[in-house]
Amino acid sequence: MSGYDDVITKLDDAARLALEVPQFDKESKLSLADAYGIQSASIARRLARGERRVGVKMGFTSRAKMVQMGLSDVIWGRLTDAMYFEEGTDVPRSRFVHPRVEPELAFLLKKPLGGKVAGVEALAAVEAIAPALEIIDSRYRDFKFTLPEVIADNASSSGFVVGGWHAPDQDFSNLGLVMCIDGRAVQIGSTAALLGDPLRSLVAAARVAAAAGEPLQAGWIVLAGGATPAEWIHPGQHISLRMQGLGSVGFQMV
Ligand code: OOG
Ligand code: MG
Repeated sequence: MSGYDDVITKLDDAARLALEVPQFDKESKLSLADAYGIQSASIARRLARGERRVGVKMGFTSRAKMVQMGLSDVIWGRLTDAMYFEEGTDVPRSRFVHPRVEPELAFLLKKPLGGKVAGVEALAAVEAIAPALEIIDSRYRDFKFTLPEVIADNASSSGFVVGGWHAPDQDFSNLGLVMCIDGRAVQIGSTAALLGDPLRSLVAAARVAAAAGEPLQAGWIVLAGGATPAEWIHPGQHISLRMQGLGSVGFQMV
């Protein structure tokens, strides 16, 4: 991504050091291809520092998220092992600029998946599904961005916690969910909020990842997107998600 070295360095430093940066493309002039190029180049730097690629996250796959952030195109980002928090480990506030949390469904793949696939084909590649909490942390001041900007910033990826894995042998197209902060329900919803069926989010992930030359791999995790608006989180809080039929996942922010 020649010509964008400065932006790549700023975004990579911001993610690494939990610093906020000003918006650099308020008029949305950057092409989406260049925005994904910046994302790819900044992830390449993380991989060069020893991080390992572990999957893909989808964004704006629910109306709730589109409305909250004022954008209406599905986006995607790259997950690395450094973003993964084992359930039960404390999540330090110092790792983030201004973290938010949202309820998601996670897929674990047992086969590679890429290109234009049908839902049944995508389902056949799924080893397991689990409730997940995604911690998003836009590096932009005030969590405000345009579409190219959020794409360049790896779709605000910064952390995720995954609950117990379950075989994908139950209908997961419309599972009720409740996200709680300190035991108080703050968001309720359903996996049906994700493109009408979260499997469609996996199908979309297979398509965009392959188009980027990085087809989904066995062992990778795909986060299907926030099913409800995201909530701000603060040290001292316990965040949990209960999903119908799939149990709970939670973490403590310290
Ligand atoms: C962008 C990331 C969107 C989702 O699940 O919709 C996303 C953001 O809201 O900062 O992760
Ligand atoms: Mg998300």
